[in-house]
Amino acid sequence: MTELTHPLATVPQDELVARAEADPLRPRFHFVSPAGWLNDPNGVGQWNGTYHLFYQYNPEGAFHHRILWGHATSPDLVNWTDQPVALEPSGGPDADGCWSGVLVNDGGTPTLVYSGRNGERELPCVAVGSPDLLSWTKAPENPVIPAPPAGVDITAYRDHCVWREGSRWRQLVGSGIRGRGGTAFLYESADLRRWDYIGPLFIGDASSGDPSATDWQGTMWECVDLFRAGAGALGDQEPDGDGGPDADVLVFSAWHDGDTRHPLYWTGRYSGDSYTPRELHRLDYGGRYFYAPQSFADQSGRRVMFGWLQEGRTEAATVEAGWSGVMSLPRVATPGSEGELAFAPVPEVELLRRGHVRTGPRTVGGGEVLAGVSGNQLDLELDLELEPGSVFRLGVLGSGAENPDGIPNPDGVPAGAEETVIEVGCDVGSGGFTQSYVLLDRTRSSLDRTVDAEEKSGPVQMPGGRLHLRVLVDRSALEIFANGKPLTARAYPTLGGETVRLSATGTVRLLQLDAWRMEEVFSAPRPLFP
Ligand code: DQQ
Repeated sequence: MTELTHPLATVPQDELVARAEADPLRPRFHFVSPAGWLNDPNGVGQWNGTYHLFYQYNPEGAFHHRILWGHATSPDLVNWTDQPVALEPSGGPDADGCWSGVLVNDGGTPTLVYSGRNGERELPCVAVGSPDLLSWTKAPENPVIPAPPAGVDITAYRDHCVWREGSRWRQLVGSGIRGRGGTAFLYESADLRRWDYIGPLFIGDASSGDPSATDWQGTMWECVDLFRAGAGALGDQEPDGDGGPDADVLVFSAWHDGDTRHPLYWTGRYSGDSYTPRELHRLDYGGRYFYAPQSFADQSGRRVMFGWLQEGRTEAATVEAGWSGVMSLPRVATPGSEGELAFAPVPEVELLRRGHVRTGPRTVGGGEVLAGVSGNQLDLELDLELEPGSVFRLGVLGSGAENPDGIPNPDGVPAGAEETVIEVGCDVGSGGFTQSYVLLDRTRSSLDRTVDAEEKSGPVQMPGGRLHLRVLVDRSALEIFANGKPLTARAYPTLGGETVRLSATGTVRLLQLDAWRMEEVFSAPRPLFP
């Protein structure tokens, strides 16, 4: 083990795992690091049938510093086996960290392209894997691109999207042009080692929109991810069936001056050396709670995406807990009806379901505790029909809700003192048109007033008032899908509440509700260095 070097390394390394394991707020069926810090998903992919998840990892403590690449493998995207650390800083271009990157198949040789950090700057590096992807050798040519494009005043320069097009490799590096906006620089190579600069694929406009808005483009684009949605591959000029002006998706995480804002994506068309954007979309209504997503096409052709659920408690509380960061459940992205993407957790998540309860159809009343369903590891699926003007609320992680009238529990805690509320509404706007939305109300999520309780919300199409709502609760991690629109966030209840409550204003029909407890995926403490 390395010596404690960082001022935030206040928890002895040999105590981190025990601290993390003891935390009741640590998710049990999402992937988390053995302890210490986890951020971006990296090198996501499937190799000879096995899924690989690499991730930004600091086993020294629950803070971002001197980042390594952690690694885990899975036969099914939900049960994970820890593997040895894949990359760690060594002298030279990655002396201060192995930042985000991707896995590609170089004619049968597993190859990582990542950002080596040295001092305050990052440059593209390459590492070559053994056939089992368990040991990695850094390329002697590193950094494979010696400097950002000359003569461009950039805000930052890092993270990679690499794909094969014909007989050449193409690469995007995330960046931003000062005074203009975020961008992705396009390069080309025959061997992943020598790269020719082509130019910016497309430059965003940081002056457009309100910098505090949930769809502000930021001044730098982290973790750019370009892919063809649906059938076909990037660069296909005649996409089979699903092509068109919206066929190519450019995902990025909007960043500004050290601030990780939110993931966004353009739909548009990649052709030749440029990208013609059509529309900008929010990727997840939870914003920074689904940050730095990365996706891959698996062997069945699905577009599978992971994202990083950041913490919502203070840095001090996080460090004290001994762990930080949750990997989202893998989600499948499919082209939606309006050219935007629809998301759903991969069906393999259902492998973890236990104890099925079904209820409905019936009308939802003013407030009821859901009988037979409680817990802090849950998968809930609801089909609803909302009359215009009605609102449906699903309360989870509730404490004391067995006394909904507010009578204190025997321990003196007011009833319903904590509850995290997912609200969906079918509003009638001016002119009579309906504006439907999903909203996460965390004002009563936690008695701990130091945790983030900001409201999260976004629009949802609800044709005919119909809504399919999927809610995954994993202690402090929440993933919500409302007709394919994701809202991911964190909640930090202090009372250990497990109650689920339904309520409605106006007329809401619960057509069907299915609920399951979710099995944990790690049954024993895991070593920091597997
Ligand atoms: N995290 C990585 C960077 C990336 C950022 C460093 C996004 O490569 O830009 O850990 O969260």
